[in-house]
Amino acid sequence: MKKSTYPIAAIVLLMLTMGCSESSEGQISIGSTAVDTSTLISDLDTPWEILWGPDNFLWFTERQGTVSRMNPANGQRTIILTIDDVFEYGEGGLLGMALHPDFQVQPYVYLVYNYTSGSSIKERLVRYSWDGNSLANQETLIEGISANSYHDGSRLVFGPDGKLYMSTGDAGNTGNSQNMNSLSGKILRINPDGSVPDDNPFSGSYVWSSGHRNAQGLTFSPDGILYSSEHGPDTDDELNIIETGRNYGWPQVAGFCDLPAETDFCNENNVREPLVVWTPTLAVAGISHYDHPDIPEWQNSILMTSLKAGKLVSLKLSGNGMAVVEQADWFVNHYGRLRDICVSPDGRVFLAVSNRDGRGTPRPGDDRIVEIRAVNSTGISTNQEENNTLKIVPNPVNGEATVHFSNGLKATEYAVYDQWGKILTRDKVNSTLLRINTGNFSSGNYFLKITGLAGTASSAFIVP
Ligand SMILES: [Ca+2]
Repeated sequence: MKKSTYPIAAIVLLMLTMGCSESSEGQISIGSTAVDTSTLISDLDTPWEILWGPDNFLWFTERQGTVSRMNPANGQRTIILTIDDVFEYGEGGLLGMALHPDFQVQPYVYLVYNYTSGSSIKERLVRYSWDGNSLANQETLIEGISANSYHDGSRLVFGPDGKLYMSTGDAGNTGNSQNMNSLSGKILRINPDGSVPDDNPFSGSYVWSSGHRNAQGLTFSPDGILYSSEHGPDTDDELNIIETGRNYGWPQVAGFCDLPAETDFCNENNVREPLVVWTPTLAVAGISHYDHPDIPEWQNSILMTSLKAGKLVSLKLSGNGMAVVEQADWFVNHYGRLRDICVSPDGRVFLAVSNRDGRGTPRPGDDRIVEIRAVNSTGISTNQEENNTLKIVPNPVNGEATVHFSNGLKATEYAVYDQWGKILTRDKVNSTLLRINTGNFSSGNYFLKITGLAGTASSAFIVP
């Protein structure tokens, strides 16, 4: 009896060990930097947009119509929205997402998706309000954009100017891209309330740039340069810098202005040529700017996912960001199709694997979100605000609560906001002890922000 106990114990221990390390896929090298790769979450269906939220959670869309919020420490996710009228067909469905840049004060989540109107496929931009538990109150900002079962874009990103940028595809009708009355085949620039910015290049129009085929990657560098990846036809996938009012040539031009007919069109139409062109095509998708010292090989680079080529491409930028000086491939055919990427302030990289999108070969556990982290990570966030901690005790707040915050903040003022961003209380902070009284607040979600000489700190709280 006793003899047989050891093997069983050993097997149990082995199973436990396997269970614990199930998500870890081991170490690889990025140049001379060792990184750990691990799966944070499995069994997703075509995660389309992944982003790092100001709450230090990962937010992601799945193409069939769900939005989820995931704790990156343990992979635990909560579905916070299901949109019923999403039309997932071919390449279409629920696509891009962006969070309002001042999310803690204006907790809006922007989403773009395809829907049917009669027998047509359309695209709409909506926003929802985050109440701390779920997304509610859909507001339509733009709708009726021509769409199709393919070539729908659509990536969303906020710029440092506080405007929302949105890519749209040509919807399978190449005439849309040069038609300034069509919102398809464009990069659009939109006020956070859905109106047209006064300083857009074409008066009264959302159009920021034209002549696009199907851009599915958008990201800003810290210097405020907008980069975009764009699917070419059977040739000429592109990486572009998006400039105000410029024409990107489609369908008259693919890739560089290097054919006689293209050259004429380019000269006559102020066409901006790409930074990089890929033939054969990779099927280029989500992009992010990386600039953390944890992976020096990727510093000041655009990291670009690709679907068909199944790899991550790093594109090292010149000092002024206006050119790509070096490119390298990573994870080639390692995970399969890669749809999107995001970077956390402490230098981790997250990839959305997309083998269940109808064009891939799913592997057990697909689709997944993968984390890449330097083995010798400094753990240092490049976002200084995160070093300023604030805690409200108790929370939920029933009457009165104490607010704990770090001395390093050098706090001067605090403000309490309701969930719509309206200031309810604002006062000076005179010591490191602050109390808030919610006696006359109605039930709901609130937000406290402390402003100091060394930065700001903020926290949501609930009044039951
Ligand atoms: Ca060309």
